[in-house]
Amino acid sequence: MVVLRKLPGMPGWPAALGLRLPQKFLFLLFLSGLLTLCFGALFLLPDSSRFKRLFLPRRATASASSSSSASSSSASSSSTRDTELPRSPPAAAEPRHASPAAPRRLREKLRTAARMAGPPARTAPGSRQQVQGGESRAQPASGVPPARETRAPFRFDYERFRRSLRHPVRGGRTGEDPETRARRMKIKEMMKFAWDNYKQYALGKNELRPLTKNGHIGNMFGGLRGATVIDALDTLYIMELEEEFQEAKQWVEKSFDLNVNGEASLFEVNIRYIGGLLATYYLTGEEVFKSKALELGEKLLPAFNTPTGIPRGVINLGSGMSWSWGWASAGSSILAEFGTLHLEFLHLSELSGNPVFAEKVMNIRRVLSRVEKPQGLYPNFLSPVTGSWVQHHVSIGGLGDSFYEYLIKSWLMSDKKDSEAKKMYDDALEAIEKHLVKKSAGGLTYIAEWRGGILDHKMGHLACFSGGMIALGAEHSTGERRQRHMELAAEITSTCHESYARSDTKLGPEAFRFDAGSEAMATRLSERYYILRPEVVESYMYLWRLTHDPKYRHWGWEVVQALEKHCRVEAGFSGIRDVYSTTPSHDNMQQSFFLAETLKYLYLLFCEDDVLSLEDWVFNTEAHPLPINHTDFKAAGQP
Ligand code: DMJ
Repeated sequence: MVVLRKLPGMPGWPAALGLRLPQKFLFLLFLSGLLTLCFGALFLLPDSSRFKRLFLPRRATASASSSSSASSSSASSSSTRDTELPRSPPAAAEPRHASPAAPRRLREKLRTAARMAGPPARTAPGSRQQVQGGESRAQPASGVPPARETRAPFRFDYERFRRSLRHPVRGGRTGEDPETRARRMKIKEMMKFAWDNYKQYALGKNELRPLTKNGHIGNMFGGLRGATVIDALDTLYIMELEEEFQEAKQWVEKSFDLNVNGEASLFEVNIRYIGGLLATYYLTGEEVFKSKALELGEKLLPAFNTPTGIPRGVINLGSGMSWSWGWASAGSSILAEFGTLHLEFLHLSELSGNPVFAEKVMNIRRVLSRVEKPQGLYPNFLSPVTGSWVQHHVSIGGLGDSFYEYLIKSWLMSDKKDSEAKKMYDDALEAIEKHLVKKSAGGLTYIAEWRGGILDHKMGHLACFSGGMIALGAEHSTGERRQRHMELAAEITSTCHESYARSDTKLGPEAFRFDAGSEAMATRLSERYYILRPEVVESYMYLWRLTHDPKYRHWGWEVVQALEKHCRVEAGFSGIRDVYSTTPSHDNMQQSFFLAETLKYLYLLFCEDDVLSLEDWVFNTEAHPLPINHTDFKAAGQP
């Protein structure tokens, strides 16, 4: 510091400067200002600064530094691009969400959970380890492991979980009539047929092409294979197709490779792969399913490295780079995609003892609960950069659907403790009832879409899941609301049934309209197809379980017959291009969700209520059962 240097021939400092009193005063003022600046600067240094650790409490520093290392490692990762997926510019170089994501109370809970959990799974004491794609974990640089790493590794208590279930997972097998049993056996046979053909012609590919008898890979899963295996596992198990379940399990053990380097839909990988693996672990206790789910879950984390923590839709599973879908307005993220992670991510935290997964989805919840909603509605496109809506299209069908589903199911899965989710669901449903629920001239109740205040009188097949969802919510409501919602659920399910009943094949179109004299029918050629989707039978299953009105079984059986007649081909089941033609042309695709959902829901429709009881399980949006928290999840992060 130049002002302190000793001048030649002068006595020592401070008198040495030979200043007069006012000058001395000014000098001291300057000096104290300088010192204040230097001290303050310590707090502006990067998170990893040693100085900062001297002044901040220990816990806060650890959290800040883990955040910063995640950011830098993600930014330096490289990408190998698959040219088929449309995208917006890569996000890896963006600044990471600056402050710890979750609100203070949640952060405290998560820290407590982390302390209870001990070291994260698979982190060897004293070693350096980076989670794929940039999230960093405890990395003792000194070689002296911190106290928490010396504890025993976290282990999920599977036996305790099984004891907490109120019903045997495959039911107690009592009180069924022969016709119901025969119908259930028929559906089991359909599952076996779908699986056997997939196994014979497409094992290891994502889907079966039943006409050409080969496999399809596609570009939705980032190089992951075996979507049909993973989606089918829990259905095979529940249907007691033991040999087939072992075949599927063996493929997972020997051939399911997670070291892939392609671009995947975060949403699809989560609902199909993570959901399927988690469900199968909970059903069977086989470690392989848990460890694959956790490994894959970690690969998804870099998608959350955005300024708001709202993940982008596409992620390269190798490099961790992420993008928004090219077709999504202005680089936005899709409500039904980032809003459909909550159930699975809480379970990833529960099974690993690592709160990071719960933190990510609780942050999404926080952003969504704070953002202003036009008329109380949630538009489908949100910017992951600013956290505000990009355009005002609202739909309970595609782009919005499972966000609403996960609100009510989050509350149920938390054993009704997550009251924030319940309130968000109730408020959203109230706005939907007020602005979107309509009755057609012919008396059919439907849920329209909303485009900046203008209604589009159309329902997608996807929107037909809402009958089941609203019934499930109603079941846990009281008084007038319970009755109103149960009626609404029944009316919507009935409208969706009409969309099937009014077609020549008795299968429903991709979308149907209520305008220009049309009621519950597709009016455009491009909306006439049926790709083995589950949403209508999903609602039948819930309505059956919650009302026991025999018409739902009757309607479900109509679907079984129609599938057999129009979709069953020599080597599997295929979608059809036109539900209004009795000589339908097949699309040559056996979707994996046909095995995960359509056949599972049909089977459950003809089971006793204690098979995958709604008292023990919630189904993720791909029909993979996840357990309700009767045992107080440690890392669930509920406020
Ligand atoms: C499934 O993958 C899931 O149900 C998803 O939520 C919506 N679409 C398909 C089936 O139609």
